[in-house]
Amino acid sequence: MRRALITGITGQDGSYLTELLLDKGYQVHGIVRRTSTLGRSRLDHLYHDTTIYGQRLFLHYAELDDPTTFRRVLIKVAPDEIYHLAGQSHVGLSFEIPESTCDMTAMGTLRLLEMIRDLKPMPRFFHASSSEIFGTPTIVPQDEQTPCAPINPYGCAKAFATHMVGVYRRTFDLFACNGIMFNHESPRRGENFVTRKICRAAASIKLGLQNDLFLGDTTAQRDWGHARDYVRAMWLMLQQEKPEDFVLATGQLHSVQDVVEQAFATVGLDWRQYLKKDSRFLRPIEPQRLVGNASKAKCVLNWTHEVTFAELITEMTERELSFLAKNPRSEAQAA
Ligand code: G4F
Repeated sequence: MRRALITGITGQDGSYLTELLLDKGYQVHGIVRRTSTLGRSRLDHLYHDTTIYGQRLFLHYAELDDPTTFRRVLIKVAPDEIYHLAGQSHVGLSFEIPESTCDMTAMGTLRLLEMIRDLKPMPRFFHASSSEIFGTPTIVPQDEQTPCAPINPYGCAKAFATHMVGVYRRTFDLFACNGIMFNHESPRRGENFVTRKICRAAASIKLGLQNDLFLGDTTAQRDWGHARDYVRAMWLMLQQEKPEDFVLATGQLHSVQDVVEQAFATVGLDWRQYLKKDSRFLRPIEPQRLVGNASKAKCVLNWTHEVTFAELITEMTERELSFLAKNPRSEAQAA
């Protein structure tokens, strides 16, 4: 049975990847921070399944800023594949906490690479890189050759980690890959990301639980896909003969305004009555025209996104609607 280790297993991507790997017959090990609350998390359904948890799914407490405990887990688990998804992933927040963002995302990745270098045999390594490394790109759409030009602390940290993965691949012969992922969403997305915030608000307003939706820049555009499609590509990347970097994207740009219109259309409401601008959600600087060219992933991995933008936003809004209808007083949690 192949063994996989996932950092960030309790997140959106970690939970989908866990399901995928369990389906493929892997034994899955996840790293969780001591502060993580497992109750009501995205892994709840697996955690409470006694045929899975403790049999084929295992969770370990460790922190990337505490290399000794982390190394101990690595030695004990001896994974064949490592999927490194952990890190502070909110761009807006990275302006407020740049040092801890860089420590977790940039230095955390380097520490992990250093630990892997000492393992024999060295496991295959996937790093969740981001379109934020491109910032203000001179090339549209962006591909694996597009130069890094990050414009926020998060993008800088990801650019550092992405380059380090390349350095370790070339220098130490590590099977290490960067998945340069454009925005990917789902009903399991954190509530402080714009798609989930909008879909939840549309459902909540429909049910009379909320009056308005406050947003920052609604003209901002992104290349949005479904997270389930993206974790499939992560696995494919580690099954290739040679390690390479791949852009994972849909190739289609949509604005925040498009998300609003799709979500409110799903619940049959006129968004004009509810949308309010709020400068608290504006960022000091916005990346420009981040849209990916995933031709290499299509050609080499035979990967392409399957879920369209409209299907994604409709699914997210419908899930919020059915969840909130059953749990009207619920706190933020995965729908
Ligand atoms: O949903 P967002 O916060 O995602 P963002 O900044 O694009 O970052 C996400 O995708 C990256 C690429 O994959 C990842 F690397 C990163 O970790 C994260 O997953 O914001 C999307 C856009 C931005 O332009 C933002 O300014 O929506 C705009 N926006 C407008 N009003 C808002 C809001 N964003 C948030 N979160 N909240 C608002 O009220």
